[in-house]
Parts: sequence; structure tokens; C-alpha cells
Amino acid sequence: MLAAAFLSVLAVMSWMPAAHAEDGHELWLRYRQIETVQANAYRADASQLIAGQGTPTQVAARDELLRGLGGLLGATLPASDSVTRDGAIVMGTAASSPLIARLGLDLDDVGAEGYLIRSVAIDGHRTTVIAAREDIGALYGAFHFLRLVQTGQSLAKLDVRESPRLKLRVLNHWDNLDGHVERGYAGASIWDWHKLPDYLDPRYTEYARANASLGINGSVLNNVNSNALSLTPMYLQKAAALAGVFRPYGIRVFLSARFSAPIEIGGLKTADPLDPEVRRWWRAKADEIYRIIPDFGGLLVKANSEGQPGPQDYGRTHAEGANLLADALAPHGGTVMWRAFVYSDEEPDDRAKQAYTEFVPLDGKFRDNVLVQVKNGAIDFQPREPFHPLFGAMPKTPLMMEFQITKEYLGFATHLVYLGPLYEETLRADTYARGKGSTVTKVIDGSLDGDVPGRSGLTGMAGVANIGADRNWSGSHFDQANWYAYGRLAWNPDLSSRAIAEEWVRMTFSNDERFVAPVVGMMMDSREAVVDYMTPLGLHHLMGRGHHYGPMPWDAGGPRADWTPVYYHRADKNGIGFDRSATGSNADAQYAPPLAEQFGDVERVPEQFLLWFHHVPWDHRMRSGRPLWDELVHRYTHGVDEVKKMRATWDGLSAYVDAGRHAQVSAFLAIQQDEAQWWRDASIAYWQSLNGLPLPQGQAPPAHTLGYYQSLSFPHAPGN
Ligand code: BDP
Repeated sequence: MLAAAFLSVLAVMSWMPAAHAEDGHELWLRYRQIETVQANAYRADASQLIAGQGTPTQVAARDELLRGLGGLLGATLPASDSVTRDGAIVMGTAASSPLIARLGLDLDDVGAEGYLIRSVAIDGHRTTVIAAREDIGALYGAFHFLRLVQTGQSLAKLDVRESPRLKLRVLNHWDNLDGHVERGYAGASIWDWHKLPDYLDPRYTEYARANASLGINGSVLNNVNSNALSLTPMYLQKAAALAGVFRPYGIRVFLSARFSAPIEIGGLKTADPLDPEVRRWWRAKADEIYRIIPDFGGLLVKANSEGQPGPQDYGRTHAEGANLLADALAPHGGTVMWRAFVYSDEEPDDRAKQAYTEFVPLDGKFRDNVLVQVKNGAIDFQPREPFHPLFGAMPKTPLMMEFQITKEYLGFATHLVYLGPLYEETLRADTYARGKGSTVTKVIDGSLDGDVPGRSGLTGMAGVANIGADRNWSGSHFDQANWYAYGRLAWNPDLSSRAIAEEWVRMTFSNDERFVAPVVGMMMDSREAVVDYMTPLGLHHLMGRGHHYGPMPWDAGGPRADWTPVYYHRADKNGIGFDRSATGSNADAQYAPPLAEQFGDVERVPEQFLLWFHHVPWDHRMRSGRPLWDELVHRYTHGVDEVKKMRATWDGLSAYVDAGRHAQVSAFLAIQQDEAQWWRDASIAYWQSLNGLPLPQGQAPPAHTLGYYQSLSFPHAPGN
């Protein structure tokens, strides 16, 4: 009842003119003053703050509440030592707060990072406690409490109990030491390596706050295509300076390690993981790292993939490579995140099969402090892929999910594509590894195979960051939602992407229902739209070579076949699609039997994966009754139409958004519409050049000739 009353009051809450122009820099932590009536109601539940400031994390939590409530409610919250009035907030741990110790709350099972938020009475006064076992839990609780206010929820009768489902919740920065961000569309790297460690840009603290607000607890600072220099003393000092800024916010620093570092910076002749000198070198390196960064998280490694060095260079396995580093880090409690994104030059087979082929035989051979980090799909962060067949196939090995937040294959920074539904689709996918209900989430949170003897309890999720030096951090306002959604799902993979979108919209823009509902609707439809205008019905990897900008389905050149679109679509006069069934590469057999059968059967495969798993004639009958060709054209057009709809929706919402952000989103949607049309038209023109088929009735022909689309070139597209 009460909650409903609050929500209806909120319906009239509207955007308040900001003290300074909004440029997105404050992300979802804007803390702009809410409407007076509403603020008054909240003030009754936020009348004083009792919180320790004995540690940097306690200070961070207290400052955040003061800043947040001060901004949102437009009043300074008096701090005191005891509860003297209704509406007090008491925050801390049993160790930091005598009041919390006295309450005897049941904190046993919230874990080191969890918290409770509860409405209680203290000394006869209505009080909210934010209680945790460790300081970091209280900080997370503070952000949760603020989120309740930011999203207009009631503060009465609170009974929240939260703890993260995954242990490592990590951002992977693909940032080079020269400031370039690989696949970055938000400007240069935020790490100013040159001025570190002496100059600490205030952005580092803002970054840490934003991540802590989501529960992200790790940051891999440098690119997986790494430079061994990152492990030299000079760069370790720089990383240590960042670790110092992040520490109060519960974020540990990790580094990407180049496997051949013993040669490049150690002067050894080999990097063979079984060589005693190499082993000694890594042990000494780990000791050195931990002397400089005592709470260092560990190493991320891309090995024997796309030209990176690795154990296979010496005839050793991925497990032998990972264990080398794991043994060096183990005495210090460090973790190795060993990537499964591998495909070799020599292997002529289907690239989608290679990670499984190489890693499944290694199940059970990795040390306890190794996580194998697996991309969500078997190819490469495409607009839609079936979940990676490794999930569920390595019961003795903890697998860590790797999602891409930066939109390398989904329109860079200008396309509005909310990735929550993509993440959710993968996490909820059923692997059938141990019968029905064996979801990918259960694989990565360890619950599916927790009973496997000797299995380590490590769990984690990684997101390839979309953060750069742009004022708005992510290259566009809506791309902030992807950072946000990633973080929230890493904390709790069962959250719904729609609920996350709604939270984010309320915090980032407005609580006005007339704004929230249409914008959440746009976001939720946006992922399906991009699938339709770029790669409908299971098509994949059709983008421009190298930079990955725009459509290039005709591209057949370059150094390797499996980097070309023609390798993936296999279209000709008669049909289109990659046959991964038993008559083709048989990749579908890497899935558990019920799924393998479904994917392998052209009549039963979900249509969204039809051309991923099957090569079919252009007149293949679709469930809509249309022939495939007509359906394909229909999907392309539908994708473009969805973007037009998003534009119209956004145009109608200018009353609820500040002019600056509204204008930028509008301009980007216009770019997205043009580029969606380009994807549609170029793709259709190319397919027609192969199949010679007429367009279905009512479908507009491409605006230009195929030759025109083929003549376009973008040598300076960003992120390459
Ligand atoms: C691909 C990117 C490339 C990355 C690679 C990876 O195009 O820049 O280095 O993934 O994940 O998608 O290692």
C-alpha cells in the first residue's frame, strides 16, 4: 500500500533544472534534488546519520550517503553519535558501530561483501540500519539505500538482505599503455600512465565510486593483447597508485600478463612453462608485484590466440600455461583468469568449435586458483550468438563469463543498443549439462557443479569495459546503461534486464512515469532491432574488416579465411548459412544431447539461430510461412523500422530531459537510423547479387548499388 502511495507521488516527480548543465559525467549517481513534496517525505526517513569514519571505506560510505541524500533531499543530514530522533540512519559493522553490535543482527550468512538494510527501532526511534560484516558491505549497502531514494521507493519497513552471487566481478580494460583503447569508442584510456603514479586524476575516484555502486570489485587495467612492460617495476608503481585509489571502494587491481614476458622483460631465452628458470622468474615476479601491491588480484591471460604467445609455442597445454602463473600467485592468494578465446591458425576446422576442442580435455587439470574465462558465445561478441558450448562442458573447472560491454559489433557508441537482454538471454540459457534447468548462470555461480569433488569455489564474471576519457565515460548516454547492467548482473545474475533498465533510467534521467515507460520500452526492444538490421536469423560476423564498422558481407580477402564474412555466411546462388549440423562441421554436437538434437535439426532449431547452424536454400519455408529470402528482407526492414520508432519516441520526450543530453541522444539516433538503413541496404544488395531474387512485395530497393557500398572505406574508424 505504502509503496504504491509512494509510487503515485513519484508519478508527478519531474526533472528539476540542474544547477549546472548535465553532460552525463555523473552517470547514475547524479543525486539531483527531487521534488519538494517527495523530498519532504523522504526527509522523515533520513533525519540524521550515525556512521563511523575510522577507515577509508567507512569514510567513503559516509561521504556517499551525505552527498547522495544531501543532493537528493536538498538538505544536509546532521551526523551524530546516537539516535535522537525518528528517521535516523545507522550504518556500519558490529566492529565499527556499538549500536549495530547491540542490535545483534543476523549477519552470519551475508558474507564479507553482503549487507542488510532494515527498519528497526532504536531507543524508541524509527531507524534504518545499514549493517554488514565488513566495511565494504556497508558501502554497498549505502549505495543500495541511495538507489531506493533515487528510484522513488518507500523507505518504510525495509528488510533487504543482499550478497553477491559471484566472487569476482571484474571489468576488463582493453587499454594500451599509449592511451589507445582497443575497441574503445569513448575516447582515450582513462589511465594516464604517463602522469601516474604522481598525479592521481580525480576521475580515478569517480570511477571507483561508480563501480562500487554496482558491486564491481576488480579492474584489469590493461589490454589482453598485452605489453610485457606492464609488469616492469615502473608500471607496477603506477598500477599500485591506482590500487591505492580503488582500495577503499573494494576494488582490486589485476593485470593482463603477456606469456612471453620472461623473455621480453626477464632476459630469458624461453617462456616454456615447464622450464625451471621460467617458473622461478614468475615466482619472483609475483613476489615483486605483491610487495608493491599487497592486495593485487591476479593475472588475466590471452594466450595462443590471434597471434599472442602462449604455452602451445612450447608444445604445452593451456593448463600447463595457466598453472605456471597460478603457482606463482598462489602463495599470495592471487587468481589467474585464463581466457578460452582461442583459435589457431593451423586448424582448418570451424572456428566456433576450437575453444571447446582445446579446453574440454583439460577439465580438472587447472589449479584451484584458475578461472577459465569464456566469452558468452563461441565466435566473438556478435549481436546474437547461442551460448558458448563450454558452459556446462567443464564441470571440474570454474568458468568465468566474459561479456563485452563496449559495442564493437553492435554499432559502436552511436547506436542505442541496451545489452541487458543479451546478457540475460545468455545467463538464462539452458545448457542441459545436468538435465533441464542447468542454466549458464548455474554453471558460472558454481551451483550446478558445486558437488564435483575437489572443484574450487571460485566464481566470476568479466565485462570488457566501454569506459574512456569522454566526459560521459561511455561514448554515449545510453551506453552507460550497459556498464550499469553488467555490474548489476555480475552481482546478481538472476536480475531481470528490464528491472535493471528501469532502475537505470530513473537514476540517470527521470522518475517521471511518462518518461520511464517509453524509454525502458525503447531499450528493451533495441537489442532485437540491431540483430535484425545487422545479422538476422543467425547470420554473424558480417562487419567491416579490421575496424568492424559497417556491413561488408562480400569481404573475402585478408590473411585468414575465418576473419572473413564469406566464411561465416557461405551464401551463393542456392542458399545461405553455416552448416554446423552433422552434415557440416558438427559443432552442434558440442552441446548437451537434447540441445544438440534441437540445434542440429533444421525443422526444430530456433529460427533466431537458423543460419548459425544450417545452410538452407533461399526458399526454405519459415514458420511465418514466408520463404527465407522474404523473411530475411522483412527482418532487415523491421530492424530499421524499430530505429525509426525509437527516434520518434525519443523526440516526444524532450520535456523530461535536459536539452544537452536530449540533443545528443537525438543526433545519435539519427546516425543509428542511417547506419541501420546502410546495413539493410548493403546486405540486401549483396544477397541479391548472389541469389538474383526479386524483393518481396512492398519492400523498398536498396538506396544505392552494391558497387557503391563496396566502394566505401573507413581507414580511420575508431577502436581499431
Ligand atoms: C575481438 C576483438 C579484438 C580482441 C579479441 C579478444 O576484435 O580486438 O583482441 O576479440 O577478445 O573481438 O581477444
